[in-house]
Amino acid sequence: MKNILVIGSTGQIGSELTMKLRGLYPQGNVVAGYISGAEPKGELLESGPSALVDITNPGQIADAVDRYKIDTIYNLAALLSAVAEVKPQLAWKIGLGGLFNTLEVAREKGCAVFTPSSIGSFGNSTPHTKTPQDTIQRPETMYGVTKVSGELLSDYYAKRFGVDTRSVRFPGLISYVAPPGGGTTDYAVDIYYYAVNGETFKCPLKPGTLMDMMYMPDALRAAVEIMEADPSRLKHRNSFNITSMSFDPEEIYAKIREYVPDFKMEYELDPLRQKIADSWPDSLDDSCAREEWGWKPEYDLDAMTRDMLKNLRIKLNKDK
Ligand code: AKB
Repeated sequence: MKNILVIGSTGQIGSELTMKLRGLYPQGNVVAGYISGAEPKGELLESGPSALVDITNPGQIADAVDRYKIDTIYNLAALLSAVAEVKPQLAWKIGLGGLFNTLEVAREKGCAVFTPSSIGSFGNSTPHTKTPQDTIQRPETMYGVTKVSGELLSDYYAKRFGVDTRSVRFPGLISYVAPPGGGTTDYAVDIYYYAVNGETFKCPLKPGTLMDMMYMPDALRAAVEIMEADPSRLKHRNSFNITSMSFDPEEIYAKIREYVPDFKMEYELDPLRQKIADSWPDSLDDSCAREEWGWKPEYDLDAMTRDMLKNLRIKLNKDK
């Protein structure tokens, strides 16, 4: 990777991934692609070039690729699961239409492409425990439909046209930097804000709802490592199961209470999010990622909780 375009650079993953890439590669070579109304600000704006790149506009993608001699595209444009269920047409337009535009530009101009998939690519008929790498994928959400279709389309472009497409299936991502944005797993981000602010958290999912999760530093590292992996070792491409931990609301609540003993949580269920969460795996088997490109998470629930609380206290001025 020499010249990188991040599409969706101001979003939940993009804002942190762009800065990570600028720390690893010459920062002037990492272009922050943004849409109008979500322009980069502060460090993201000042630390490197940015370009207006609406993924639904193939001409804008091609112009940025030509102008900055891009060889690698990180495509992070998507609506998250709960929002995608409310706006399914827009979710398809961005998730699949946008991916098609990106792959076509990549085919014409010889770029590698990373497009994250998700645990949302699985559904009720998928084995829920230790979900295998290659298994049934029949999701019933628009988010899931775009993710499975995106995996297939990316593999098609790799086999048919030789485009170097690679991807991981992200679990729920937890970070103190970007605020949560319409996902099903976002309760596991929100809960830390309530703990640090000393407020009672109303959990939208019921006890026993297990889902895979990952701390953002591990997710960013995975996105870089899969693109740097030796292609001769890759038997899979789109997409690899990866995970760091699996927990339900009771387990994360108990873990936070080890460090914030007064913290209180109640249940106020959100039927849409509960239905989506129930259709997703309880735990993934990520052995293929471990074998084929050396994936290994660094953060478990305890290490993540300590780091989240420490950094959120600083961010929210509660560190006295
Ligand atoms: C969501 O909850 O929509 C995302 C995901 C697991 O893909 N965080």
